[in-house]
Amino acid sequence: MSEEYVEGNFLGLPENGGEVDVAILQLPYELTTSYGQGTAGGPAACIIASAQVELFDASLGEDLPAGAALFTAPEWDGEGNSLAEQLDNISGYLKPWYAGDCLPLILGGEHGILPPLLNAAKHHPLVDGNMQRLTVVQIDAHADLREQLDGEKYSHACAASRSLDLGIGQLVQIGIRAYSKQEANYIEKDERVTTFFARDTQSPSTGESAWRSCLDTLENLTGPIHLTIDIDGLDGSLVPATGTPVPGGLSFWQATEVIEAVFSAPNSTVISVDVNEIVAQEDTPLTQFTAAMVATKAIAMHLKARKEGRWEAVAKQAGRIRMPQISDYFRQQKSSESREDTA
Ligand SMILES: [Mn+2]
Repeated sequence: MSEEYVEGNFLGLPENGGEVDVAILQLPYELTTSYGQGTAGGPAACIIASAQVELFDASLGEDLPAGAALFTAPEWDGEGNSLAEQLDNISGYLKPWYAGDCLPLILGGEHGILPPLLNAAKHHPLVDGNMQRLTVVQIDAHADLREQLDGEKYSHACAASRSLDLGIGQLVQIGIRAYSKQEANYIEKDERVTTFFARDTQSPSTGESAWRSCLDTLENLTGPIHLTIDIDGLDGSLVPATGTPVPGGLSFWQATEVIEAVFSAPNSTVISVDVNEIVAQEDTPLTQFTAAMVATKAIAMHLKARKEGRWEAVAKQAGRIRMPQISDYFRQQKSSESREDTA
């Protein structure tokens, strides 16, 4: 732990008040979690648990922050009178951090944050409005490819299908082991989707080669990447408090290897990461601590990419005071849907 521990900051690290290399953004958003409760308190619990994470990362070879400026931003305020307004406010909260001068590391909140997050990522200079360029790498127990859940298109269970609707070029799913027949058909049919099922990668007899092929796919990605980590992709024993813990998931070291693979892929750039479905566990802080470890690993690998000249700021430093930027994408979507309904 750092000598100068600052409460409320990720890893307890002090800030320099100026430029930002990594922004830790908190989205305590909970609307559609179907089973568990408590994702709204997840980000804050993760920040408290991060105080216990070792600052030394062996593959970076240094203690964090390794000369970089980490900034823990104030939580998203949760405002919005309707779901569409809330989703737009999430986009607006995130968008200023997608100027291309830092890594946004987002702590959620339920997986429904993904579509508004990608709507903000659209403005990153490497995406430049062309979502086709963007690959989403998803660690998750669930395929999240439902068309709707209980009538809601923006449910967490539809996060991946809404992302494909936004026009992303590719979706790579890892750890998937809970999905419907319709989702299985979707995976088979849509050429943009590559799924590594947990049944294959975790198989005691043939898992090793399936895992190797997963890492090869990640290392061969090109262009900008957003990494979305639903912590329920990890085995349920590591994250028992998350909304829907599922047995048979990734080990901590597999999650680590995925993070290492995407950040070291020679022809791609990770532009942002989210760690979502974090819930504060009360008997032991295991769930939020696991999330903090995973988030820390992503930060360390980003800093390693900078150190090795594989990441360059594509925009001038904008500093730490960045105001939310109004967006009305989701309100427009909702109003065109209601027009369709009445047509
Ligand atoms: Mn999930």
